[in-house]
Amino acid sequence: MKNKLIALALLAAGSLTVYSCDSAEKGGAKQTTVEEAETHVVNAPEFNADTAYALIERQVAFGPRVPNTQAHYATGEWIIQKLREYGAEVKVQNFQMRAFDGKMLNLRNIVASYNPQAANRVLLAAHWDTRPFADKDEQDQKKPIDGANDGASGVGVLLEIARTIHAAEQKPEIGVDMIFFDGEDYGQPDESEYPVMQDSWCLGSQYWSKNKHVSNYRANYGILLDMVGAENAKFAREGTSMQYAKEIVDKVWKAGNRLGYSDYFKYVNAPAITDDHSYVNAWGNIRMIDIIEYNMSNPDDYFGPYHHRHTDNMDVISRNTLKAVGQTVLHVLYNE
Ligand code: AHN
Ligand code: ZN
Repeated sequence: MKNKLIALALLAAGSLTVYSCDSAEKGGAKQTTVEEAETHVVNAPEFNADTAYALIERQVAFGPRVPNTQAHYATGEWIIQKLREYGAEVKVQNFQMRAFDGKMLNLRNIVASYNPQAANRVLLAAHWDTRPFADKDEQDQKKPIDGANDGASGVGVLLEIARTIHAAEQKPEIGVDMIFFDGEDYGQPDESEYPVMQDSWCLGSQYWSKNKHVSNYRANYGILLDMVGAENAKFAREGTSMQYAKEIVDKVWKAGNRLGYSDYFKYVNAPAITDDHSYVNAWGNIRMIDIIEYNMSNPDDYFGPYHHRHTDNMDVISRNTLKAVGQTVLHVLYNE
């Protein structure tokens, strides 16, 4: 309040001196200072959609990243190695959790930190595992999916943000953490022969929300990226994000629209869904939004037509969508 009054007084004094001519230079300079304080926008470095695309291709080339498989293990090693190459401090959480089908899953959450000493922090997240079956498909329902969009796209955008921050001369002022959650997509299918399991989705974020990678971990807020790579994707104001962190949705959508990505960041409300951000909000006590594709043309199914089907492969991935999301998130980071 006090600061606001001072700013108003300065603004008034600035304009007065400009018009009274006696000290135009001084008055002009003062006015610029006030205007800068109110409208200053930092330009973030360029997000490279070609690199992001290649990082998604690489993940898909490992094969489906299904927990307890060799492809899953190798992809985890690759993510850790990439993050170290991009200058992050990396911590790995190894844990086991039982899935709805009774299997004990060997899971790993991977946490990367930039500027780990900074008190002001933003937390980015994505899941790196993929669904073990294609339960929405007509064919080969028991076979695992590529998960180019559902899984690899969020990881690809985060890794490209990491590479960009590492390469940039100017770094964000805040600290940045990135969590790669495991076991997100091992949720119980709608029609399942097994007894109903509560909280069968998002195993990695459930674990992390109760066991943070550092004790007393705090972040100002978080942004989850899930299915952020499909051509012509629309991102709506998802219900759980709006319930816990409306201001952050507003901030990110404003950034996306300011940068020219109004075809992607839509001012449309969508129903609440369960995703990793649900547990980070409810159990982890950190407000987090979800940037997740919303199939606006078919309200019966929140997600796109390729969702949990074999069509979720590289053919659905678009560099334009990756650019819209990656550049928007980078812009938000550089303007904190
Ligand atoms: C549910 O279907 C309850 N949540 C979906 C979250 C999700 C699945 N994100 C990616 N795959
Ligand atoms: Zn999924």
